[in-house]
Amino acid sequence: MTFSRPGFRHPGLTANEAGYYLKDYEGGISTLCAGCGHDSINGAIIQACYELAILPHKIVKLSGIGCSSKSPAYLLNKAHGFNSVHGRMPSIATGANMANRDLLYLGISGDGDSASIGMGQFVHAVRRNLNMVYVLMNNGCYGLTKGQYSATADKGSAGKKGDTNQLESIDLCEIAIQLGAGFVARSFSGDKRQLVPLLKAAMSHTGMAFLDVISPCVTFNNTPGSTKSYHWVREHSEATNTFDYVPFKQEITTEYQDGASQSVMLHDSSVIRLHKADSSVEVTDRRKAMDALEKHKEQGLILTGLLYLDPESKDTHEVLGTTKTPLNKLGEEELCPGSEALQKINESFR
Ligand SMILES: Cc1ncc(C[n+]2csc(CCOP(=O)(O)OP(=O)(O)O)c2C)c(N)n1
Ligand code: SF4
Repeated sequence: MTFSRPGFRHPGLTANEAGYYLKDYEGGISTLCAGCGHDSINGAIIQACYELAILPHKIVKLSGIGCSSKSPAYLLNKAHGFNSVHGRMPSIATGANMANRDLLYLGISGDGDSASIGMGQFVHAVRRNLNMVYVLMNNGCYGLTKGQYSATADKGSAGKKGDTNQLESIDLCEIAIQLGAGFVARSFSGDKRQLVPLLKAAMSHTGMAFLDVISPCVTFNNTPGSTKSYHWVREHSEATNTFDYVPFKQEITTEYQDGASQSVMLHDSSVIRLHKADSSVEVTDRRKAMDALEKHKEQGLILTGLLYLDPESKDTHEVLGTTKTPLNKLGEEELCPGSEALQKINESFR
């Protein structure tokens, strides 16, 4: 059964610069469990797209399989969408991105979807620095298939059923930093104040913007012994920085606090303003970002916030020197330059 939202909109609500209301970024009514972290992340994505005044039809939402991968049904009804098979979202995103670079690609995946069956897909999308926002809804388990530990479950963490997890966990932020993603962040579904500006900055970044969002599964993995539970994350997280995202169109003012602030300009001239809580976290230094993640892990802490940013990063299109025009806008002449041109190319290889 499909539930749809009522068309009523409060007359006091305001449209964004593109003339759209928050409602225009919403999707169908969620069928996820009440309290599932994924719903909060979806709310934050809707809010970020509305605040950035992105034209809804310029967005492509993509996913794999899992409770998290059902999310595209619950947001951005006016966007393009493709719900792929388990773990295959990155290759669908790659193909679509290569065909049309004029759209914003928003991939939504789970830790099961990306860190197990889709691991090979994930690492290659990252190392190509594909221009997309990759949101990982990380609950440390396979929610849809009833809570088995996923590869991001921490060693010693305990879910609702069975023994504690005995295996080492995979940290997808560390892998993303190591393999060349230009924007890597970690957040928590219960922290909208941190998550919305991070999403807005990720959407303005050119290249792979990877966001690992800890998102408790209230049904199978929200126990006192689980390191992905609401209680644990609230008690054990530490933010790298507080974060402002200032779009290019707004006046950019800076507040320096005794060397504890940092402003970084993105490709589109918007600015990320960081007010550092911990001066050891130097977000534009890959090695320091990895060290900070490991250091916090050793102390049993989850480091959140912007972890790594390369404002100069080159996305796949730039590296390959692809045409600036989306393939569907190229005429026959450009797509099929004729036998003479082919002859020339062949000659050049003789
Ligand atoms: C090829 C294939 N193998 C296995 C499955 C079964 N399956 C469905 S969802 C899922 C894991 C989902 O976990 P995750 O991506 O973490 O999403 P969550 O439900 O926790 O949000 C699995 C193993 C499947 N659908 N397809
Ligand atoms: S089973 Fe877990 S992940 Fe799936 S909808 Fe319910 S709470 Fe969310």
